[in-house]
Amino acid sequence: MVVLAKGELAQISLPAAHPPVADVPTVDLSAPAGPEREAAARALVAACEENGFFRVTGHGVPAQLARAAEAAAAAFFAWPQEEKEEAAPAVGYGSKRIGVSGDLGWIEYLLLGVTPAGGAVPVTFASSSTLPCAAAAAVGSSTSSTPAGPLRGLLEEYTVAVRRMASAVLELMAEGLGLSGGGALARLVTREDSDCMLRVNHYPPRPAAEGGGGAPSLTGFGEHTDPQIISVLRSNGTSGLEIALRGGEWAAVPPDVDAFFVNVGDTLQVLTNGRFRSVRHRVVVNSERSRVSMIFFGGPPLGERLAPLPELLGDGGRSRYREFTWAEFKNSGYKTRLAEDRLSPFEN
Ligand code: GA4
Repeated sequence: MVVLAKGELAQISLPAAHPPVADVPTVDLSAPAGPEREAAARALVAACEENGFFRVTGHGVPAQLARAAEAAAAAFFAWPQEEKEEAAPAVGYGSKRIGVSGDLGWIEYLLLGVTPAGGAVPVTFASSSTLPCAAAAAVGSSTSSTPAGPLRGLLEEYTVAVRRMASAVLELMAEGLGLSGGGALARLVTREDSDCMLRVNHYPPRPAAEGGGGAPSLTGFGEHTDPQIISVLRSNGTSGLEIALRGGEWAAVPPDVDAFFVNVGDTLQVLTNGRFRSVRHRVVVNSERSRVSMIFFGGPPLGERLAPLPELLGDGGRSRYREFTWAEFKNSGYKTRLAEDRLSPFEN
């Protein structure tokens, strides 16, 4: 449940708008080596240059696993509020507050730091508390280093499969960009110390309008770009995701339960010296149905030095960004408001 005070509700209310439907390019990850794979790599690069957003098919993530992870998360969100709060330290549960700078949304979520081996560490600002028995059984013990239990176990299994796909996307991207380093780009998100996260967002149906009449739209997740390299999203069949096109106009992304959507993140914009666009996006809540999305954020190891790849600078090309570590960028970015441009302090 998301409980907002009246003033908070006013803060996240949006004027009714019906943005056009986005024409989202599709990249088939299963294209066989040869001309078809080359075409897929070209389509991927073009999509990253155009809006920084594309759909992935032929992704190899078992539909059953995605559905089971989503169903387990939905079952958790259906728990009584008090029990969810008690389980917060084990699963990184939060509601309405996004980050630490005062951003609010019509949302509740789980946020986990995830390691390549499949481990998951909850990201939570709440102090730890003892799990009630029911919660402990369902989410896995907060004290165990290899947490078991249906929800965390499924989310971990799901993350392993999605990370594999993210890595395959980055390999295809490297081919499309003609990078010589083999799987260097992909390795940034598959190393033992890669700093990746899994977020499960639940946007409850929009509340009915007081005194009848049309219910307002609400901000579910305010506009922002993702700080990492790439984000890989899956959602249920409820709409709400919108992306900002090159010119700044918003476009609605029709949900597709069989596919995944990939966002270019700020770090990939830096690595490509601005050739790829970190896509600004948001979630608007205007449905009578719940939206559940699961997003894998592929980030590099904390100590990784980031700067435009020399091969992408071109002859005499000027680097648009100064070198920084992921830890430095994360520390600075996590103090910002959601909608802020987090890259400008790193521009040359
Ligand atoms: C946006 C992408 C991911 O959801 C996230 C978010 C993070 C958070 O929820 O704590 C941030 C946001 C995100 C960017 C700016 C800061 C940090 C909230 C916020 C206001 C987990 C991430 O990595 O960056």
